[in-house]
Amino acid sequence: MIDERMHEELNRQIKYELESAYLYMAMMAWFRNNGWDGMADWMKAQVQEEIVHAMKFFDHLAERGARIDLAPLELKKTTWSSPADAFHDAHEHERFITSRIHTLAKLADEVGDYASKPMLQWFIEEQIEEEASTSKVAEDLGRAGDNRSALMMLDRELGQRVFTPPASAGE
Ligand code: OFO
Repeated sequence: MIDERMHEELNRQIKYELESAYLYMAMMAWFRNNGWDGMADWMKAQVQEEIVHAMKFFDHLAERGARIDLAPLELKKTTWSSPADAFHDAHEHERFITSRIHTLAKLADEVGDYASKPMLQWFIEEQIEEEASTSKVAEDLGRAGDNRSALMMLDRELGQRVFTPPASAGE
């Protein structure tokens, strides 16, 4: 039997992961509309990754026979002043998601939810990567500034990203 607070927070995390996907889809649209196709492709891979994250929480609840409740999604922003601005927001968003995962991990300890811990440990490690990748791109774009050819080179480079489904906890 899953603890009531844990159950609520795990359900809420499905919404947060889907909001990540929705935010990155908004960035993908903004990049596409502004001619940055490589960055749009980078975001497309990120959207797919976030859907996998949401599904991990969904499947975890389903496997434990717990009720799944979805909530309406929020999207706070759909436009950015520059590519660097968008990636800066992506990094800030990942920091928020990391804090959410840490809250879940603390709660799992508090209520003795050992069944959630391997999955949450997987997310703790995944978030290190999520923060590092968004921060690296934001820094590179910041360094390129208004230099159009440097930005175009970065756009080409970022467009090389290919979505690979993340491994499951313990794999
Ligand atoms: Fe789900 O890691 Fe990004 O938000």
